[in-house]
Amino acid sequence: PRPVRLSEYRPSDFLIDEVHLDFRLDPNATQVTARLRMRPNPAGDAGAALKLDGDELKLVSVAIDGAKLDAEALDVSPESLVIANPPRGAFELEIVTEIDPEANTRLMGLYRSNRSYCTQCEAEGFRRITYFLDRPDVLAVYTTRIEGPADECPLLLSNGEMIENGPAGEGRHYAVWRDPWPKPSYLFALVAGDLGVVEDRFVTMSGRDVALKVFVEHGQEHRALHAMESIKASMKWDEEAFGREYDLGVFMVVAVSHFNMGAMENKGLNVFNDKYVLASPETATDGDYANIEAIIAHEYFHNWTGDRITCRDWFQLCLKEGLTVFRDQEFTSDRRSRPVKRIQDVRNLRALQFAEDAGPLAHPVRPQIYHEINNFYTPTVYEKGAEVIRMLKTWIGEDAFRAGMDLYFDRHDGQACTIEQFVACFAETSGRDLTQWMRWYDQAGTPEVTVRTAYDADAKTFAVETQQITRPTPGQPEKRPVVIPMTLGLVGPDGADMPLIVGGAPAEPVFTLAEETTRIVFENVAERPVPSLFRNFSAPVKLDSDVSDEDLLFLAGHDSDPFNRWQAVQTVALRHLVAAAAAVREGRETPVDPRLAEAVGRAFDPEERDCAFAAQVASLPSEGDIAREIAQDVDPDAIHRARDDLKRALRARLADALSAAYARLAYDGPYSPDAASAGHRSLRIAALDLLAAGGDAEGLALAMTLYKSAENMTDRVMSMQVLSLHAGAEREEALADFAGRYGHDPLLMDKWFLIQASAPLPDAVDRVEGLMASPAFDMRNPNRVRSLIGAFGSGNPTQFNRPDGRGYALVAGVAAELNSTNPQVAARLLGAFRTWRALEPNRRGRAETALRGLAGMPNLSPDVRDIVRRALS
Ligand code: B3K
Ligand code: ZN
Repeated sequence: PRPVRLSEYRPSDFLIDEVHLDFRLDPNATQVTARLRMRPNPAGDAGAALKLDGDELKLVSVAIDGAKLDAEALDVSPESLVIANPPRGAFELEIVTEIDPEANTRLMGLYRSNRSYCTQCEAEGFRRITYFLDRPDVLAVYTTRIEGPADECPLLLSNGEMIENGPAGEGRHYAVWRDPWPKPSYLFALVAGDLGVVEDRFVTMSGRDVALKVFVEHGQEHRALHAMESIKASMKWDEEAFGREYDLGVFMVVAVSHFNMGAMENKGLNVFNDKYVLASPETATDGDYANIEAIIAHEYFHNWTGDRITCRDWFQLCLKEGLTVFRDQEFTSDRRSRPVKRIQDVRNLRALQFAEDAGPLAHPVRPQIYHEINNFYTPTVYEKGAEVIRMLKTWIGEDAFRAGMDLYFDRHDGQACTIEQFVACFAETSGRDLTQWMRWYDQAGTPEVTVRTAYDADAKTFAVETQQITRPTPGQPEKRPVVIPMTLGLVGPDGADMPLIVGGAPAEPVFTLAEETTRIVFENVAERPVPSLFRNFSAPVKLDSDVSDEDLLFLAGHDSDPFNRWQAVQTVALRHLVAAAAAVREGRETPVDPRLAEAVGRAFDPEERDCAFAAQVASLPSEGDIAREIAQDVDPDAIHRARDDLKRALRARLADALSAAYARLAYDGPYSPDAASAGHRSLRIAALDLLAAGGDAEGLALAMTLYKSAENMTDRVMSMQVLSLHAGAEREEALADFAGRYGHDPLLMDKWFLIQASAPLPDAVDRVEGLMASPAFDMRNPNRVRSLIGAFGSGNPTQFNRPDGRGYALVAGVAAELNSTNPQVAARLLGAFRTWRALEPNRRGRAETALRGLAGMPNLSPDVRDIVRRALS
């Protein structure tokens, strides 16, 4: 199949102003009648044929302005419907199709989950419901009539507001929904079934009353309260932070068990993976509570950034996704700890996006070509897309940024836009030329910035020299410099920020690195400063600086920027771990700098007030972080060993402080998932994790006690996780107990799957294979697959990368199995291979064999074929 290119974008030859849909629900033969008010697009080709998209569709009939078309007038296949000579003016096209929701295992279009009907249309699922101009720049007003059995589907939902309902005979009933806001087909949704509901209301800033409803399976209503609170908080925040008000009389969220991703922002009717709705103190961890809040917010914020203003084409995906991730990050920062949120986001960015950028799947925030759009819902489009917006705000300043957002909403409401149109708003409000800025959207790869500094005691100057390079990525051999905002501070010997004087005048702390090299000379610098570079991670770059470990550890204790206090410890630890991993391979040992242990130990100091922040300081760089730093000839076992050795050394040095902290941080009282309580728990678990380093018997005993006495799911899961890292009786006892307690709850069993799949023990492959055969596992449910196979592939570096290749074979085998039933999930699993080229030769060879095996399979889905082809290119 031909790739799609941004350069080949053309406006649609036809427009659809109104859509009337009529669904007659039936598990295996749902009839869909679509009546479309169409007209030629003045911006399109006059006289062009009308070509509608389809996907596995069965056509029943077609009529234009009431007259049935015969077969000769049509060119029809399951994938398209072409009408050679449509009317030249406005006309009504009526199409009847028949679909089989029960057989829809791909979970795109209309499908069934636990007896309910639901839809997923982004990106190209609507064409699995009816033939359509299934592209985001065709905006129409939708009216949807749903008819179904009253007993099995008391609930009939779609976008907008319900305008009519009633009986339809023979035990059936119907409802009609109308959404007044023009939207593209990917935002269409339908849900029908028998669900419980939690209801509330919200009064908007202009005083309009909005009914709020969260639908979940009967008996789960008590687990929907946190989601409901999160909706209200999101609505309020978007009014305060961006002046955005909700625009319908009802806002609905539905939780379903079978869902290919997290959630979907359909207008007025968000459909969610139940994992990101359901929470109660007995069943959810602190992390679950935080995720639900963030994802509810994300989907709600799409109402303006995505729904009211949408994307012209799928290349512009980051227009809505990068921006909406930025908005949900800001929401969380305002509600919880801003520095801790920043640290978590940067950890995540590095783990996922930097890894993507460094391997064969690298692509720009706005790709220029794709074979399968589903494979571009990536950390690059989402998370790097958000970083580019955050960086823009840092660079042009808060006021110009907010004014640019206001202008964007004002100017483009109701439109399908491009990144150029978005960026133009900020060029206008800031008065800056943003031509070079566009490289952030079009150039793939993580820029690497080298910083060299020099203090001249006689001249009292401090020079900072920078150099930026971006390495070649697939399809982009040549790179050009990007505009990098570097927020910088000079920290004096007393720990205070020194004034920044450049060219005889006070300077702002945000410096622009737009050329390959730059040189900034600070004047009147009375004493040698320690530079604090890229404060708050002001740009998504990889930094290599000449700041010594000693100076970094000084920053760790003194920097006014909390992000860099955390980063300083990470950098020192990472330098050690890279050296230690090399030493392991040579059979040498690398002593741990006592000052590093001391810096980590400060996290457990009784004086430390911010537990969540301290917990971040105490968690070492991940094995993935170390592998990325090493970059080539990677040996995952050596990395694991080096990290484990460091944990043991920290345990040995800090044992007393750790035990004291673990005891001091004990607590009782009712569970609350708020950020402070969660931070407290995370610091206590960080102490426990170090106490159990190397399988220390006392540490394991503490973990076992916590597991047994846990009064909330966070302590229970986290203690089980600590136990699971160390082979032995405790581990097996906890795992068996957990399965006994929660075997009936699929979302809790997902945690149990995930912990076993990610344990770095030699039996992991056997265990995962055994668990795949267990009754709690279900290959048709994406949550189960991700918890077991996904976690193994992406969260278990030593066992996925076993030198004998069994880890690769396992993941490739499951992807092959899912290739025909759910290609999207299959392709996602293969993301585990995105770093294969960086491995040492033996593993690299075995990973390649697994990928080549897949490539040679007959009937590869476009999703899997695309990933395999790019991974091998
Ligand atoms: N927009 C959806 C993602 C759709 C993915 C389609 N393969 C959820 C989100 O980002 O909010
Ligand atoms: Zn989104």
